[in-house]
Amino acid sequence: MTAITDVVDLEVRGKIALVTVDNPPVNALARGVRDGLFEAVTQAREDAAVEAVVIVCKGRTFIAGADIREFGRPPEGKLIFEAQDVIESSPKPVVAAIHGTALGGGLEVALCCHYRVAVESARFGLPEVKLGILPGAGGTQRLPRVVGVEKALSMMTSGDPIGADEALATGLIDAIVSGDLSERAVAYAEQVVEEGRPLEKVRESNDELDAARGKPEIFDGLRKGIARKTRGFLAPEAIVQCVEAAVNLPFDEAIRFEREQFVKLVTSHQSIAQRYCFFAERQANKIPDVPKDTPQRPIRRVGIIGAGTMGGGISMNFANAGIPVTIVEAKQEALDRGLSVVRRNYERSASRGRISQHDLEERLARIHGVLDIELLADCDLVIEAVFENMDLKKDIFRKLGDVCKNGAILASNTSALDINEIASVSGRPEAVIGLHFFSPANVMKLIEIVRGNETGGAAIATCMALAKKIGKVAVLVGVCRGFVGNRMLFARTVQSEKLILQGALPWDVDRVLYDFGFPMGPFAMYDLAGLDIGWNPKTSRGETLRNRLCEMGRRGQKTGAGYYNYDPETREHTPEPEVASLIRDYAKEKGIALRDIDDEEILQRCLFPMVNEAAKILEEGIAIRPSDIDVVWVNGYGWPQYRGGPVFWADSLGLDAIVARMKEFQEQDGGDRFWQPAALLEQLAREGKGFKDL
Ligand code: T1G
Repeated sequence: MTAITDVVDLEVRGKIALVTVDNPPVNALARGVRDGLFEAVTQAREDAAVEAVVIVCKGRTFIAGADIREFGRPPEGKLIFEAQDVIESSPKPVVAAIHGTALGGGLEVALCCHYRVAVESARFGLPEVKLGILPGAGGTQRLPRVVGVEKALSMMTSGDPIGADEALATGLIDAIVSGDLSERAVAYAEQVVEEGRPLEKVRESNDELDAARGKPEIFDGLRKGIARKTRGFLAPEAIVQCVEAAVNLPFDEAIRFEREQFVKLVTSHQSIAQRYCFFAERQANKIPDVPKDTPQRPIRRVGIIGAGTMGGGISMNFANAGIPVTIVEAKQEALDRGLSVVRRNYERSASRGRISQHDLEERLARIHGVLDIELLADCDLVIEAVFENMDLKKDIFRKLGDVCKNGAILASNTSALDINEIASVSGRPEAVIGLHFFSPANVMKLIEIVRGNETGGAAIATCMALAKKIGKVAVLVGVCRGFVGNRMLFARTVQSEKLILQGALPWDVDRVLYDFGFPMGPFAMYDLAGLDIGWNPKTSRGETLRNRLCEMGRRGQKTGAGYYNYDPETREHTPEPEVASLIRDYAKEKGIALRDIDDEEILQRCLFPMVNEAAKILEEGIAIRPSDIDVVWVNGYGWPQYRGGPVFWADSLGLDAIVARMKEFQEQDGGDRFWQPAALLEQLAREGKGFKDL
């Protein structure tokens, strides 16, 4: 065994050279790996005793891509292309031996090998689009040549990986092997040599491209299909253009086009923001006072109290991850209703081909409904998901404190109430924690994990790890009204509702936030949630705008009208002049002078209060670090990922400019304390710093 670099070894086993990459944690293509691959394969090519080469990785995975930390820095050592060229042009077969995740540059290196073998659990993908870039080492040119244009387009524009079975079926790999991967790959390479099999260079195979030539509908269809999901992102369209180039241009010309597009994207503000989000999500997993080795509780059975929309959605996450769930309801019909909604959700996923009928049955079989809370005694985690009433929640936690076994974690899905008060009646506050899921809970990625004053490290560590296991992004937050997300949303709501009384119209505000990149503006969101939440028809006397809308029967989408009118078929929403005059009349009654408000001011008045609230949240220690706030907003509130999050965005504008503008608004609004900048914001602005400097 020869060390070629500090992270690449070369060993000759019989007539096969084994090149081993060992660059923890994910064998990213850092300089040592690039140099090592180039040098090791070169040596193997020149070694007369060697007839074939195997590239394998140590640790948890095959190469998971370029080293993202190196982006934006001047390249050092060998470029990935040089390593790829020495592999692809080798006169001796090169076999990639894959386990874990062959992603990005890792898959692009494997696509330069002449053969690829993998273990059953391996996954394959080009996720660069999630970083605001594209596969810049030939992925847009080689992947379509192997799996076909349509499959390649969907893999690269979604960024989602495929499994080994599908990779074998599409020809991305040549064999699935079991047992010791290195041994099996060496045996495979020996077989290739013995059978004198050809050196399959992907760049030379054009059948799949020929099949797509002269069919622009493939690309138009895909563009249409991804338009809504990728609105505002630059990378997806660039990927489509690269694949069009693959179909219509010679390889060398098309790969030059790919590199030009890559360079444009990797230096773009969007990619910088998306790469920030990548590392911010990983940072959020780190809890300074809860070390990585904090013992975690095994979660083998979960109990859920309440089979409503949230309870049902939450239960699906655990059933999807193979964890049996017991749902408790007070009445049989409520239980039946809840379980039938869960079944319908699964049936919809199955009908869209997202899960198989077998998966559906398996997951439903893991969800068990009961009417007796005592039957949760053996659960490792119990999540209460009943409506927001403190007395009811305290009742439940008192019972859980008595019923549940020692060591069980008791969680509340409350979106605003005081976890400390709930914990105070449980008799075991160290085991009480908030698990704030977002609706629909089986879809939304974010969980705000709320630590109370006495929540123990074991409960926190267990829930952070469990969130990852059920495919969620978790952020640990402290106790305050609305935690991080809702607290900042409330600040935006106050201003958005003031804006329409000062002269903007609901559809102006929504258009500005929609164009900024939110999936929906606040007023369309209020209509979706229902304007009659907390409204009492018996006592309502037109006190507020919402009361007046509700009294008119305009209670939101469910009544086909709210701030907007809704097409009963398409759910398309259109502005309603009657609502505009209702707002004008209401403002007049309140003596509020109307004025012209431009889009920039609308955006600032909606988002600057969120930034200010973020500063207060950090002052109070409700969030551990600024980037956690961005992870909350990007994964739970539709903040466009290509803008990084409210804190990242504020830093890009400059906190001094934000503070100055807030003071202008304060003056404009007659000294309204609402616009008083947080002390932390003022301090950072004064010092010419940003949240990133904290
Ligand atoms: N570069 C640098 N660090 C990385 C990294 C990468 N590509 N991938 C992971 N890490 C770090 C991560 O920050 C964390 O660090 C630790 O590894 C474990 O990660 C030319 C240009 C592989 C599926 O986009 O999707 O190739 O927090 O917590 O849940 O076309 O990491 O411990 O200090 O996520 O087991 C394309 C990104 C790059 C894959 C493992 N590749 N990584 O998940 O662990 S662009 C990607 C992942 C590219 C080419 C282009 C996941 C994973 P720390 P983790 P995990």
